[in-house]
Amino acid sequence: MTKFINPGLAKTSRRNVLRGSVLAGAAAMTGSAALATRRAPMPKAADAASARLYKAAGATAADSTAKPADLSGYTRVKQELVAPPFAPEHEQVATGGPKIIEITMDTTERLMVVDEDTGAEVWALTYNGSVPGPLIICHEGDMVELTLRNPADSMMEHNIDFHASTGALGGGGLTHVYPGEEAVLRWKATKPGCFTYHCAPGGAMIPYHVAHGMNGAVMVLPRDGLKDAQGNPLKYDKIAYIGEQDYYLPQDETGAFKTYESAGDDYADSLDAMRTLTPTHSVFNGAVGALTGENALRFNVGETVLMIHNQANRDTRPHLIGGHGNFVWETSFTDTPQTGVETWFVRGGCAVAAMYTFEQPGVYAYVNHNLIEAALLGATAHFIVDGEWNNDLMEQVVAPRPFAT
Ligand SMILES: [Cu+2]
Repeated sequence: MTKFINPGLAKTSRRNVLRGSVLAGAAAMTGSAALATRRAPMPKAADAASARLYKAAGATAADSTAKPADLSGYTRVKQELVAPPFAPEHEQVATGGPKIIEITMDTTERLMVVDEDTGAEVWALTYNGSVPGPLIICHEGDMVELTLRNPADSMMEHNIDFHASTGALGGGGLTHVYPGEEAVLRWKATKPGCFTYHCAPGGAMIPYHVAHGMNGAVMVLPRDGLKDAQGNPLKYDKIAYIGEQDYYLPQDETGAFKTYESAGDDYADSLDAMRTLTPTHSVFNGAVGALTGENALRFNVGETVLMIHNQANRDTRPHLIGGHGNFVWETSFTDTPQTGVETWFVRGGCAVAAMYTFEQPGVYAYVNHNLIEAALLGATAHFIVDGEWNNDLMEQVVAPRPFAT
């Protein structure tokens, strides 16, 4: 596998070091020093290893005899992406013909606090500055046209693999952008459902980037919207877009979390931490408490929420304490949704949608129901729901009191 992805591991050039694919092999020799050089000179052309990868990954796209895409009948629209847990403006049922949805994402590297209480922080690798990256929404039959920009002051190469797309490593083979570069990728949404996207520069840099926050979700809606098993339309009032992020943050001999000067400096230490397969944190939307307390999501009784849960790297199992997944789509939106689900499953490398209509007011905890991860590693969100209590559904018949002996 490694040999296939990185056919030129032995050859180290500036571009190779920057792009990271060589680092699976080079880490032992160079450690993080390979990444510590700021603003390396821009390479002029892909090296042989890159060329082979591109050839393997994007053979059809690179083939000059391939027919141009047929864009007739499409309307171009721009989608303004927004930071999680929110969703971009969109139609649940598509009107008009298919669209080419233009989006832009910047591969921003930024220092983020993971846990204020312990001082844990990470040089997050992000799409548009957030963990997870923004939610993208389109309909089946639409095309997504992404401009991926890597800011000039970045330390690393980035790209994007859309699980919703077809070909060229999900677009990963066609979107390698170095600091100061941009690329444009267009792909057709042929499979309705929720899907992960993530950075995949090559070799060990793939999990390194994903475990530093570089992932997000695309929702491809059926053109006529979501349906139950009988074909009745299902509508939602709000979306809660939650990305679960496993971090493997290096600690010193006292257990304190290490700090680093710039993105990439933690590379060698991170690889050691990742090899334990034991995350130091598993958090929602980038940090402990990102969706609790003042940051809790707010709803009203009677409102229907579509919870979109993304986990690009690791299995998880969301559960809404005090509620349910009335309809859950672990797979395609064209599959019959599961109903009345207590805890649903998100395979590592997946995004899953679950729909619920609130029936009681109060605070709901939305957790990874590995409760160790929820309570000790951070995987908890709060939904605060306003409305009138329904005693038919639940009533405290007797408040706690000493019992007669
Ligand atoms: Cu990346």
